[in-house]
Amino acid sequence: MPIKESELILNPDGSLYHLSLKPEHIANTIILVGDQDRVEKISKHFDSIEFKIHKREFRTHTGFYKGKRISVLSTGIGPDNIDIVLNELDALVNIDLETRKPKETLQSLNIIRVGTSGSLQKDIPVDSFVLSEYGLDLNGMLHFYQIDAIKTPEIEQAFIQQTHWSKDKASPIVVKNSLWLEKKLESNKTFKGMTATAAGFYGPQGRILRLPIKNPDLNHKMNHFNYHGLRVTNIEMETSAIYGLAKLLGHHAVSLNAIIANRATGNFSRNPSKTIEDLITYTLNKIVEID
Ligand code: R1P
Ligand code: URA
Repeated sequence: MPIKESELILNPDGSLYHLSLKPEHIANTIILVGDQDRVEKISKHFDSIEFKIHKREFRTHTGFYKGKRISVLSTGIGPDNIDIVLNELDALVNIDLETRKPKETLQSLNIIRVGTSGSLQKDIPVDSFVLSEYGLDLNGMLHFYQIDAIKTPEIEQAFIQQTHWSKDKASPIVVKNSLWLEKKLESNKTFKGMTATAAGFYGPQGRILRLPIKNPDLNHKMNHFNYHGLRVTNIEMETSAIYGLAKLLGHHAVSLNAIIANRATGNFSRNPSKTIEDLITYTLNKIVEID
């Protein structure tokens, strides 16, 4: 049965509803960033740019860097946007948009997030890089999918016990990255561990401005979580959703974050733009080495 028009929405030109992309517009290697202004900060390094499009917070540039075809796409903020981006990217490669049916031969994209994040550990300082071995989903988006095959119950149970996770919040889901991409992107510059993905920037990440929050000691508990040496290194708003949907859809994903805040010490980077620029050049030079 073809997928109905209301479920797979196409624009009048045949492009995907939110991303405004057609299959020929994207490369197999895709860099995801939150901030739409970061797209240009990456594509300015390209030898050539063949395609640009922009709708809402979703900006895409596709071009070549040292001969490798790469797309850079901004997701905006949060796991809800990742639901849109991952489903539409997958539709571009794995659904025939003419017949509206899934293709028989599926394609795996290489998806690399270049984001910003807050460290939860004193020894992971501002201006460092974290590569997420696992995404720790604290926001609940993935619970709408059938996720049994991608969960990591032992780590989830340990996290629930050690943090006294309350039942009134969506239960945490732990999803592994693509180990193959991790090996391509890691170096002695990357801290590694589990990245918590929150549903918001303030209360959901333990920030108190004027509103009291339910669990003011959650960051402290996450800071002390330890599962056979695996720590919660940092917190942001996209990684676990990318890992979960990429894994369910058959894509490879890894997330790199520039640490711009340290929540354990209260420090903020003096020059976040430089740290992000350093992570961009680091990532691009690692990507060109991928076959
Ligand atoms: C919050 O300021 C935003 O910054 C982080 C968070 O995940 C969230 O999207 O990532 P980006 O800098 O990639 O947007
Ligand atoms: N992005 C986040 O989501 N949290 C931080 O603390 C910093 C960047």
